[in-house]
Amino acid sequence: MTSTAIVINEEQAQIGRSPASGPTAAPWWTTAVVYQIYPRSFADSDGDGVGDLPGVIGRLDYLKTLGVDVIWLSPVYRSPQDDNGYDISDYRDIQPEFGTLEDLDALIAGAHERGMKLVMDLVVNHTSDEHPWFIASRSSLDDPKRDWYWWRPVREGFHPGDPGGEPNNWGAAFGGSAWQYDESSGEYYLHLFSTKQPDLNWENPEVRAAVYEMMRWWVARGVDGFRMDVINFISKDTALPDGPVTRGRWGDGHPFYVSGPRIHEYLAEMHREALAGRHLVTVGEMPGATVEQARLFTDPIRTEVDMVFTFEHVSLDIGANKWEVHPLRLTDLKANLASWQLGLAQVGWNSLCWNNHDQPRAVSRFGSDGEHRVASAKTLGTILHLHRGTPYIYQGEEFGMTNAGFTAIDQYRDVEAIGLYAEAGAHAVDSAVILAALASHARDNARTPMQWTSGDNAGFTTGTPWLPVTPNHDTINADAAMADPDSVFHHYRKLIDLRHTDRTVTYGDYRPVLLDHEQLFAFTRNLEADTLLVLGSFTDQHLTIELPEQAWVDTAELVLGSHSRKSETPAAGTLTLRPWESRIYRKR
Ligand code: TEU
Repeated sequence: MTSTAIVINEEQAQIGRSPASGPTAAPWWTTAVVYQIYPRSFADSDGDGVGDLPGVIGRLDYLKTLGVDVIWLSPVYRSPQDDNGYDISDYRDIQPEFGTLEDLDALIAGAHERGMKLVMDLVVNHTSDEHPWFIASRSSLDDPKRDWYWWRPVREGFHPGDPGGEPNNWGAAFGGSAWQYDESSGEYYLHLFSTKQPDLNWENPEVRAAVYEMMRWWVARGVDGFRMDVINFISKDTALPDGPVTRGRWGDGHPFYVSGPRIHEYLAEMHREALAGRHLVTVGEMPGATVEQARLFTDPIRTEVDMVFTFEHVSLDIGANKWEVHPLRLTDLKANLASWQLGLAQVGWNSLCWNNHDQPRAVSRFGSDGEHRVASAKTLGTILHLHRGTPYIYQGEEFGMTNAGFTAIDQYRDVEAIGLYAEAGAHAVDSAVILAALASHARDNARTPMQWTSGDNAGFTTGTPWLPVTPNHDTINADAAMADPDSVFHHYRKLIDLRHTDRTVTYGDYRPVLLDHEQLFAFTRNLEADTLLVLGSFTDQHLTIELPEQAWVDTAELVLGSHSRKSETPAAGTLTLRPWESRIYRKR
């Protein structure tokens, strides 16, 4: 570690400046690569068909070989599993099918022994309806916890429980109204997600205090940070106004709860009460957040969160409804990522991710998952990991796992897929249309079991997997990728290594190149006198390009390429990339 600080921006320099010694080093997570584990689908140690914590512990050496620094664990808390753990009924215990608190302690210790950190998912926009807080809240109108959730009476002029009687017109993320009528108390409660995920009322200081206390409990247990689920939804406009109706029955409540009136106050308070002064990392999952908002959320001087997950680049190929899918234009993708790179260049910090447990597989969505699967998976990795920010790898991405290939609704398990299918049916959308949209975009695409081997159930379980294993595990699996020096896996290892060792990769300025090109993703990174040029072909054809940088590319050092053998010598002044080829050049 050098003492010459990497100064991310002016204000950070001011924060980091100690009177005698000048600027201190940038935060540790600026050189980190994060690996997301979806525990249900990662590794099953006891044959019940569901992944578990001992299964994760058994794969820590695999993660160490890959070289990642941080593990983000999707929720393992006690939960009825209506939304696979994003519906929590006890924040301080582990769901028995995943293991015990002792297993979690062992996982933290095992990660730490290997020099890795562990980040927990923090789901506090809502709880499960089976959480004791909600059970108390719904028990009577004057229970002390009544106000911990959003309860409202029936809309004037309606009978409780009748259609139209909902307190406002908001639709829920998984279909239907965002309000559920509770017969015993005669009121409705708000749930932005499933009916089993009632929203907590953050206006109530007791709710906030209870959340912060719980966070401190986990920090004391040794966790190294939090990924905060839909954290920009926690502050709502307390008038809860009707939202605009663009189509169908339900209105859009987003304007009244995305980055709501008190969001910055709550995040700063959370930081003060639960995070400050500790060596942690935080990432806020923020659907609907703009670059301008993200700059505020991640400006270090405001002490809110370290980075946010944006949804903009994963919304470019879908319409107002998730079944309205259309092809992605590379120019749109490049323009969007560039706007985040440039928008957070002076203040704040980006997270970098192609996919997670809610999104289709990157190689199937942004790449080409047939003949050019390996090349396109490597190139996607290269493009993402050469951006400025903290890269996230979703389990299986590191050897190019693909979408599930489901063709019938009964193959899906996800509450969202099932809800969307019903909702589309209610809109008289042809079932072939919705099945095609689910095949390309459903969340279960990312949730099929991790493909460890070519053997039975891909080595994931000795029992019956909770979601079918993808048949292509006979060729696409971790074992095969580790054995092949030209694999996606070994390419990812090199990318992770660059993040750790190359200061230009980590801190260099980002400049887009040929933004209007429909098939080429290109940009430079620059730090002091050092310049990198990153080129990625996004086509199944050979691609000949003329670069403004061509003059120096001819004599440049090839830092890393997707293809091991040299291609044919191109005509003077041009450069030819093979299908989905990528190269990183360093100017000499
Ligand atoms: O997802 C937040 C979110 O906005 C989702 O609705 C996401 O946009 C959708 O899944 C994309 O199709 C988080 C979690 O990551 C997700 O798994 C949970 O279901 C959701 O919050 C509720 O906790």
